[in-house]
Amino acid sequence: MSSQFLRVDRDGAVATVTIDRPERLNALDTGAVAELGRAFAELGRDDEIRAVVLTGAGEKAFVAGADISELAELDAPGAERYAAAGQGLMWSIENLGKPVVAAIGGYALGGGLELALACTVRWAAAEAKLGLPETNLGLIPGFGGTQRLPRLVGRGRALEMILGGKPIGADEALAWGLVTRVLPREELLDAVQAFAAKLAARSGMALRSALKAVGEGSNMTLDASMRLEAALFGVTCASADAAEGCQAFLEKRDAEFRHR
Ligand code: DAK
Repeated sequence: MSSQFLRVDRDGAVATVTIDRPERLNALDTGAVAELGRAFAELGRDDEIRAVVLTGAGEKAFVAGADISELAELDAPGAERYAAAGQGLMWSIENLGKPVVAAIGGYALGGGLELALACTVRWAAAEAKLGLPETNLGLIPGFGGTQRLPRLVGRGRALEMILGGKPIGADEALAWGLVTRVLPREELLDAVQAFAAKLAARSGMALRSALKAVGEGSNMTLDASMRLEAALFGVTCASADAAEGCQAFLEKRDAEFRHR
C-alpha cells in the first residue's frame, strides 16, 4: 500500500506510514490528507496490523504543516472539504483502536503538530521543533490543535504556543509532556518501531479497551468515565486473552495472545 505522497511498510504486526514529500518538508496538501485518510482506514480494518508508526521522510521534518501554497488558493468550498477531510483523518487516527506512535525527526508545525497530537504517543529527535505557527499567517489551528494541545500540556502552555506561534525544542516538549521521549535522530525510527512491535505483541483486545477508556473517558464526567472503565474492564476480563494472560503468569511462561 503506497501512493504519491505516502509509503506504507509492514513488518509483522507493525505498519510504518511515512509521509514522503521531503522537498516540501512533508507539508500536507489536500491530496496527502486524502491519502493518509485512506491509508489509516485500511490499517484500521486490517486485523494483522496491531500498531502503527507515523513519520516523515528526510532529515528535516516530521510535517511542516499544511501546504501554505495551496492554503493561499483555497476557496470556501475547497477549504470546507479540506477541513472535513483533515478532521476525519485526525478522528480516524485517534479512534483507530490500535496504538499509533509518532516519530518526530524534525519540524512538527501547524497541521503537522496537530497530526502528531492525534497519535497515541509521540517520541522526538533531539533536533525536533514543535509549534503551532498559524497565527503568524493570520490563521488559527484548524485540525484540533486548539483542543488537543491544552488537554495535553495545560491551558497556559498551549496558549503560549498558539498565540506566540514560536516553536519549542524537543527538551522543552519533553518537560511539558508533549512528547514522552527524546532520542538522537539516527536512533529515533528504529526505537519507535521497536516500541511499536512491543505494543503489537500485547493483547490487541486489552490495548483497544485501554485506548477506548482513555480516549472516550476524557470527554465524560468522572462518574460516567468510571462506569465506562468498569464496563470495559468486564469485557476484557471475560476475553480469551485475559484467560491466557493469567494462565501464562501462573504457569510461568510467556502469554500467547490471540487478540480477542
Ligand atoms: N507549506 C508549503 N511549503 C513549505 C512548507 C509549508 N508548510 N514548509 C516548508 N515548505 C517548503 C519551502 O517553501 C521550501 O520550498 P522551496 O523554496 O525549496 O521551493 C522547502 O519547503 C524547504 O523549506 P525552507 O527552505 O523554508 O527550509 P528552512 O530550513 O529554511 O525553514 C521552516 C524550515 C520549517 C522554518 C520553514 O520552511 C517554515 O517556516 N515553513 C512553514 C511552517 C508553517 O508555518 N507551518 C504551518 C502552516 S499553517 C485547516 C486546518 C489546518 C490548517 C489549515 C487549514 N482547515 C480546517 C481548512 C493548518 C495550517 C498550517 O499548518
